[in-house]
Amino acid sequence: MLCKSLARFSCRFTGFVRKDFHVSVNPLCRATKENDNTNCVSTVSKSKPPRILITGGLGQLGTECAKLLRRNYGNENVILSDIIKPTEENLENGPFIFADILDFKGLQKIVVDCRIDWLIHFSALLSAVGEQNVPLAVRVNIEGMHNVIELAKQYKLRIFIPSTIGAFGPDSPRNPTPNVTVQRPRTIYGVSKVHAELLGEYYHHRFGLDFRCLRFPGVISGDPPGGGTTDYAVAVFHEGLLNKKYECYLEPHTMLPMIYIEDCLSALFQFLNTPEELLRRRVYNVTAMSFTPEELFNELLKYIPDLKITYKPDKRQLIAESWPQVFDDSEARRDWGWQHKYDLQRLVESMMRDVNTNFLSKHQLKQINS
Ligand code: AKB
Repeated sequence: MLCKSLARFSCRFTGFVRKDFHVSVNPLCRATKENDNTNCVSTVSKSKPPRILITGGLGQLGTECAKLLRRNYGNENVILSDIIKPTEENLENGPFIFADILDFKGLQKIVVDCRIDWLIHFSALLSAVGEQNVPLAVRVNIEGMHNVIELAKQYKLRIFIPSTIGAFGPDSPRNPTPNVTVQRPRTIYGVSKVHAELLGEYYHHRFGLDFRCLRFPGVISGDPPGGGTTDYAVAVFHEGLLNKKYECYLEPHTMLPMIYIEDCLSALFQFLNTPEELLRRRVYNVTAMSFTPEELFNELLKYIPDLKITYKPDKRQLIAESWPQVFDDSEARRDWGWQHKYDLQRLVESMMRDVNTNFLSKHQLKQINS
């Protein structure tokens, strides 16, 4: 299947019937409180779709992001890449390619051969796992980012690099945390993200690079995240449904900003399609809600009444306590019409459905087979 898929994938895109449209933000749609952002991203123009490379594509955001972009730009125009071996499922909807972000020449070859226009750079070690291997985090999060930003400059790519609530630290105002304020994070993850924000802004002003960056809160998705401080809010669905118990590594009252993956990706999509002239900044806070572990578990108890929660705080508690509690994303709402759809109730309802259908049934099937 892998060989078949790679063989099917031609970087020259010969024989591909390209959808001749491009979804973009309506430039007339200045954000107001009343605006419905679904109207803002519906202008259809007759231009060719961008060809997009996603690095770190097999992490929490990559495959879902690829699905969204492929629906809008055509399957063959969105190339997932990673150094991890893909599953059959990863290869189902479009091209996958090996790409090591530490190999500059290799990246150059992909951009040239595949005629890439946009780069979405997801490769990164998250907050908790970064603290366990700082040299590796420096290589991946800082050296890797140097490579992709230089690449984007050389080939005039639009580049999106996500940042995070982790780009703030104990000196930052935590409730609310505005777009521009003191940062000074205390994790290598946060330090690398502030570095990416500043370097991207610098490359934009110095070289005209089309750098775009959203600071995401904890992202809740059916796919498991890898090594973050906000992971509890995903893990509890998996373990809760499977074992009816969960041991939480954060204190019950630790409030953090969060977003459901569907909102996260629609923010990304909308932001990527916002015309330059509407962007007053290159880096924006986005969020949907803030909650504590206790608030999330209480909502979950409505679906799993026999769920048993215990608390055993570890080092991640310190990280969480240095991060924003409430994220102020009013500038994104004002400049390009950002609006979230999912609050805590809708998020839990949707996660229950997703984890039940996509993970629990597969897990049960595996157990029966073994
Ligand atoms: C983490 O917890 O490290 C990430 C993040 C908030 O950036 N989920």
